[in-house]
Amino acid sequence: HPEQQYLDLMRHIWSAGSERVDRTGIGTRSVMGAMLRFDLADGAMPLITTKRVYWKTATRELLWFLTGDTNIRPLVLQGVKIWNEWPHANYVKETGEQISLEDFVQRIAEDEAFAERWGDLGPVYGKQWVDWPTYHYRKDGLYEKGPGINQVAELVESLRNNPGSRRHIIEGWNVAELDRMALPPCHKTYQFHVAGDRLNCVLYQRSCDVALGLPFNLWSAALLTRMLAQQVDLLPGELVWMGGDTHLYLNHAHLIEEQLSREPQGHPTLEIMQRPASIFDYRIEDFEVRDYTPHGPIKAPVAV
Ligand code: UFP
Repeated sequence: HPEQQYLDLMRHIWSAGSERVDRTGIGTRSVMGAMLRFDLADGAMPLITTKRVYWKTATRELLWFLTGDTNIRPLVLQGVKIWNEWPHANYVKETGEQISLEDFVQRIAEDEAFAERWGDLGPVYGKQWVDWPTYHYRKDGLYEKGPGINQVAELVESLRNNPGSRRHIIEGWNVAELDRMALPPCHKTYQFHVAGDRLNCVLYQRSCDVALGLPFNLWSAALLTRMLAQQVDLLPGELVWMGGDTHLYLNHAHLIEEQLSREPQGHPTLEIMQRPASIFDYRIEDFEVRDYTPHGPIKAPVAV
């Protein structure tokens, strides 16, 4: 079963990873450099079955990236909670107000001005993907802002018009803007590759929470590949995932031990119900997952 690779990686890190102190203070076991490969032919998706993965949440996040938005409000209004911890922690730090996460999120939903002030994550994925900032240097040495670059639109064009290119890249790691991002991109580089009538993808992820992050990241990378393939009239090929610092948090022991005791079950597939006019026009209703009969969910705290 293709998911065995994921479980093997998890087992390997848990038994042989080096223990390190990380930014969050929780501590991890970690290996440097890892690779997983998934064949996306015939609708197959790397959707983890040894626990329930909320693929609609990950899908909504991907669609939100493609809008270029970096404010959590549209996610909050759809019930997607995955980015809430960061603006909440920032708000508490900046204002000293001891507001609970739930109350903070409710205010984001109800109060648009509050959301505008406190709900933004800085120039994270969405901004870099569809509106990478440019600057024009003038003769007097000063510079002015140029038009943003839509990397995703340019990628679609290059896949169509220059399929043999080795430059089909979406890059999130804008060095000049890292300090303004709530979280510098983890899934930072996507590279695509046209082989005959198939579209392959390599995702390089600099930092990976294997228990909570990776199931989402695999789904989203495969989904993006499926959407792009559909838009440029190719078949889905292979997803190759590469991790840099690939880790398990020490407070995820219960999740890891439970999940490693389970067997993958079934082979979920994704059907895209229509072909929207562009890569920016997909909606959540366009995606249907079949044969997904996972084991139950396993809750664990996300490290902020
Ligand atoms: N992380 C992921 N995938 C993501 C995401 C975050 O695994 O898509 F946004 C995890 C990796 C790491 C933490 O545990 O979040 C980011 O921390 P740092 O920036 O210190 O690497």
